[in-house]
Amino acid sequence: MAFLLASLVLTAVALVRAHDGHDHDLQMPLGYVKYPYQAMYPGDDTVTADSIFSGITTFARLPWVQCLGKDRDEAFDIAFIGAPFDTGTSYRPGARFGPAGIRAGSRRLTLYGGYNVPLEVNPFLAGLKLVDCGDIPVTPYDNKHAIQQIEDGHRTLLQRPTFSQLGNDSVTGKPLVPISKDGKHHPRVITLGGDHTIVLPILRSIYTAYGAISVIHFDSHLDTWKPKVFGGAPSDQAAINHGTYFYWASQEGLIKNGSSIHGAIRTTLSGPADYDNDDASGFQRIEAREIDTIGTDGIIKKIRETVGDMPVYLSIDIDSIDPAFAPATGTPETGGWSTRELRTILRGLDGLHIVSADIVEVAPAYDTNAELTTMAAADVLYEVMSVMAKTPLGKVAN
Ligand SMILES: [Mn+2]
Repeated sequence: MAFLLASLVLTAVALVRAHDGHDHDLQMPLGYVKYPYQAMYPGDDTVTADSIFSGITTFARLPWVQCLGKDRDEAFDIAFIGAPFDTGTSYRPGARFGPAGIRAGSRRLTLYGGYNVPLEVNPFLAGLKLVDCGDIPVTPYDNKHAIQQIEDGHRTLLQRPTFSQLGNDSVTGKPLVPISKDGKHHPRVITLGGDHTIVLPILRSIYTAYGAISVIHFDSHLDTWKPKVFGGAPSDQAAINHGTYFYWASQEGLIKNGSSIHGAIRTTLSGPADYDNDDASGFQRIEAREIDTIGTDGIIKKIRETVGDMPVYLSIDIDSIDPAFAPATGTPETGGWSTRELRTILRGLDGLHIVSADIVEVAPAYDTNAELTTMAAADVLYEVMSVMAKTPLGKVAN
């Protein structure tokens, strides 16, 4: 009995100690660990006691800001936002899970600190405020309503004031002025799709700030098809889908005619007239197979000659990459570029005025257990954000 009592007392003492002693500290975030309130990157003199595979997943472990909710007054320079919409897709559905999948594939981006060796920049430590705004609320029951929700959500972010000022030109030292049509300095929005239909409402949003825009579009498909060719258009709403949104964008005057370009094209066609229709929508074309003749340098040159220093919107269909490297997509096409080749081409866009961007058609249900596709999507966006971090959206006033 005396022994039992003694052990009960000992247990009670141990419990008290666990509640205010060292055991407690082992379970709780330590005072000097900034995460999850602030993203951390090795090399910035902070203690990385937190692991990259723990916690709630945001893109590249960026801070989650409820930009469309309670944090609507918080300024940023680059926002990641999901658009989980896939009811405009023609073959494999599932891109509504793209934003969640891409975030999971992005967890490792900052393991070593995020410094981009070939571009000589760390986009996470470049002085810009980067945030993950979560997802735009998108209904899966009504495409017309969903497309309006995406436009409203994107425009709300695009029209926010930026966190950072434009500053001065790195060469001349003269102050920079915005390149937008409305004269304002806008933040950049990187959208995680979603099927490719989301680009129509995004371009409607972009138009409010920049007017008709040049587009760089990486995809195995044209996406300028007339509704009667792609889907047959049994209704007005069915006529707007992931194969026709650029046709509608062109019809609405959202795309700057003649200064837009596709890369990685390799789809079959309804016939040669599809290319005539594509010309009429204002696009140049780079075929996927041109990588064997002109290489990545030749492709980069063609793109730069087409868009020049104009404001440009960048849209990346994950199916521009070969299904060997990125199988989890809505309409896969063999004969594509490797992840390495697309990343090289994206780095070649350094210096262009990319005002916003997206990656679309990532459908994680078709991925491998090794997360091939979502990793590729995240790494592709890492190149995009590196290019953005190096090039302010400004020009020297005349
Ligand atoms: Mn495509």
